[in-house]
Amino acid sequence: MKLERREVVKKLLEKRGKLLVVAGLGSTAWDITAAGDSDLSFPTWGAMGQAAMIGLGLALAQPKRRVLVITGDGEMLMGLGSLATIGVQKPKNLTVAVIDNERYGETGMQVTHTASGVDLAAVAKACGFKTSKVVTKKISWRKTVHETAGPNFLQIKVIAEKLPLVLPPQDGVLLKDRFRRALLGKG
Ligand SMILES: Cc1ncc(C[n+]2csc(CCOP(=O)(O)OP(=O)(O)O)c2C)c(N)n1
Repeated sequence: MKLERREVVKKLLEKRGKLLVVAGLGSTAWDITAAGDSDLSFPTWGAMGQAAMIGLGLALAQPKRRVLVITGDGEMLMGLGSLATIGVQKPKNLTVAVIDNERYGETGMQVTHTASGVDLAAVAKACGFKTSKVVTKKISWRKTVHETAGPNFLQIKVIAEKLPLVLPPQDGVLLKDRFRRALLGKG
């Protein structure tokens, strides 16, 4: 079974509290914005392949906060080595959720390698993630994101669908400053 991405992301962000959220470029940035923009969200504009590494940096710098990276399978495939670094660093407070539509949605729905069976969850497990699974039905999203000791990896199979764009602010400095202010209380 494949899930609906906007519904999944809404669930992942439900009652988010002080959760720190990083999104990959394109569709996952639109997804987190559709669920409700927040100063504690850091959607990337570009930087393809970097979302999990930004999440790792945050998780290490803020060990008392939970960190959630929501990104696409294409974005994750581009930064595959980051899974090895996370596996070595083992931040307990980090979850990486890949919204896997098996497509490069933003650039015309070209198929990615996950459509040919590349198992990102198995890669994460082999790299040393504490928990890792392919998700094809609803799970206790909240528990994984807020409670389960990580690093956690979710490869969430979703329907390949083109949805209306819901854009976050487009100014990178503004996004960085508002996140920093909300987290540290200074600009
Ligand atoms: C280095 C780099 N290469 C390519 C692109 C073009 N690009 C932007 S979004 C995207 C597809 C992202 O696909 P995925 O992460 O699977 O997200 P989806 O939209 O399918 O959810 C690509 C190829 C880019 N922005 N940067």
